[in-house]
Amino acid sequence: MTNHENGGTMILRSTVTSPFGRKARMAFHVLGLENRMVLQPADTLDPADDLRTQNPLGKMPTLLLGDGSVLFDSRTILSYLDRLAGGGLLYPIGAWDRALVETAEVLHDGITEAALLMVYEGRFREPGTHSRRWLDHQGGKIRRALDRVAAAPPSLSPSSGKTNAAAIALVCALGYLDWRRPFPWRDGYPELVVWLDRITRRDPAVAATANPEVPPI
Ligand SMILES: N[C@@H](CCC(=O)N[C@@H](CS)C(=O)NCC(=O)O)C(=O)O
Repeated sequence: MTNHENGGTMILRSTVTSPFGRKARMAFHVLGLENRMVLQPADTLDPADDLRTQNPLGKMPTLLLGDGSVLFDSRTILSYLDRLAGGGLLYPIGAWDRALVETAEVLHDGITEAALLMVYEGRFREPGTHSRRWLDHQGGKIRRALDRVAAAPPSLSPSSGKTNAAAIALVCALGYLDWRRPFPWRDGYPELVVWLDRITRRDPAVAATANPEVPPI
């Protein structure tokens, strides 16, 4: 029986290319819990993959605990891992400070969500039927979010000494934009290019979880 306050060894259902899965993989690394996690790839398009039984939404990341209990989505997993590691590391303890980090995490996740919807538009619809209006609608979310983030990127040295959930979500969002390229961001947001370079040099969790399909930029 798994003691949920201890977590035991956990199975993470995710590919190494999933941006939301990377959030969870990065959190394990940032918290020094990487040896407690076994990665088990999932195929979200395969109806026979038991991911759909584990998580009826069929989404990655999904975290399996030793007693058969299941946690999803990425925010729930980060929050659980933070408490498992003692708390106050990925999210501040104070109510207001925590709410601010969570809001920034949602904003950064929103970039990834909009980018995924743009990529899925190309993947799931026949060529010639892609909706320009829908793509522009999603692109607008990415542009407005990047404008907001570029004006005040997440702190590179939070008081906990750990890369926080907002920064993790931004690393994953920018990494996904670099991979699938639904929205060119590097020329328009030099502050974020610098931010990504700095956090990559500062925290080995960034390189350790990088998508192996993205060539170095
Ligand atoms: N809000 C979820 C989003 C997860 C998500 O959309 N994951 C993508 C892969 S990066 C997925 O599983 N897509 C397959 C699908 O939607 O069927 C989270 O934060 O975990």
